[in-house]
Amino acid sequence: MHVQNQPYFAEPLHVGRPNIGSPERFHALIDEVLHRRWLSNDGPMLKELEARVADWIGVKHVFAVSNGTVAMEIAIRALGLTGEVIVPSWTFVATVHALRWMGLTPVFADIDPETHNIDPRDVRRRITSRTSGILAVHLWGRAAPVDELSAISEEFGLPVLYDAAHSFGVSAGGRMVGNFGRAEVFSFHATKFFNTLEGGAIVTNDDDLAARIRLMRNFGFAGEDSVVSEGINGKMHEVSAAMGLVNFDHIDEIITRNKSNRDRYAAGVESLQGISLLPLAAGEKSNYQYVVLEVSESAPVSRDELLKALRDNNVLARRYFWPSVHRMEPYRTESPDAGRTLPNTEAVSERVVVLPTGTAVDAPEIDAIVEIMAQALSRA
Ligand code: T4K
Repeated sequence: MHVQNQPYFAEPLHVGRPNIGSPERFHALIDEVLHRRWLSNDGPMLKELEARVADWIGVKHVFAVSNGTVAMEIAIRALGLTGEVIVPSWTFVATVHALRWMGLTPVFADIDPETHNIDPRDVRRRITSRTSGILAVHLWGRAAPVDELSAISEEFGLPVLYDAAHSFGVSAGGRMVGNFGRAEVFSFHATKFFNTLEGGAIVTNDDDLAARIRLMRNFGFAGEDSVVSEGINGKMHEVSAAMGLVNFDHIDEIITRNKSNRDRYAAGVESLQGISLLPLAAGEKSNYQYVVLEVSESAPVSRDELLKALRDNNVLARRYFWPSVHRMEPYRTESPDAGRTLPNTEAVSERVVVLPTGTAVDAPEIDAIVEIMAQALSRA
């Protein structure tokens, strides 16, 4: 029973609470790994995971790696990107940091406020003689405008790399994400709907690129004593791969649960003035991983007031991705006026709240979260 003046929830409700398929099965697989004494470096669990991912999204090459950021860094290097790369500022900082870490100059493009994805018209405006590629993000589990970006890619000869960290299991035009651009990278971080504890993958249908990625993930080794390229340690170990296999067995259940959570939130917020859920792409597959709420100017409370009401009740909703990357260091100091040419990014970043979902959140909790928001609105 809720005691007045106490948070509604005694324990915090987090965004990004991990989904864990079956702890018992995971323990059994860890035992297998330990008994086999094969802990990393192309082990059997990793191979099985890569095969399942390839089969699930219908892509030719899958390289499971230690995390999504390293996945991007390897893909950036394997694509040979140099100079400037066009990227949205409305994303998790890792997207942009990966470019910068590889010595490249991120050039921010604005987004479409209806989808939160990169705006291809603005991408065109940002192309210069120094541009070597486009790093687009399928944000929130909604595919970026792949057809328009593909047209730009062909017209200007620029490779497109997709940060698909949010979009494992998502489709665009009926095709699974993982099959667009020259390569795509996934994150399988603990907070993603499908996790390998930490982890990620680079996927591509390009054989030559795949050969370079394979080498680069493992220090450039082509054989026991033969190093034929530069490389890094990007390998996923067997315990992470085991977690992936366990979660794969439950992936449909997790998506179904995410969908029913989202549907419940959608029905609940329908009557709340000025508050809505970011729409999904009609007719496409989604993982329903993020419940993205937008608080418009017509709402009786501001985004931050709503967030405070939630947090006062132990609902640890997030302002992802506030502040936008161009307002974070080192980008802010380097280009203090970048926001002037990113009006949609600036506006969207002021109105978003991401709500808890996943298998750790149930229907009565969602009803209570909606009620907390309704009360915050009615008090205003
Ligand atoms: N591109 C995009 C578009 C991304 O969103 C990400 C990662 C990447 C690239 C890079 O992929 P990775 O290199 O990470 O594989 C979290 C995640 O650490 C990050 O992976 C994710 N995006 C981002 C959206 O969220 P933070 O800084 O918000 O993490 P933190 O520690 O605040 O945790 C988030 C929430 O999850 C908290 O409420 C606590 C909860 N949580 C977290 C963990 C790790 C749990 O309940 N249990 C846990 O085990 O970045």
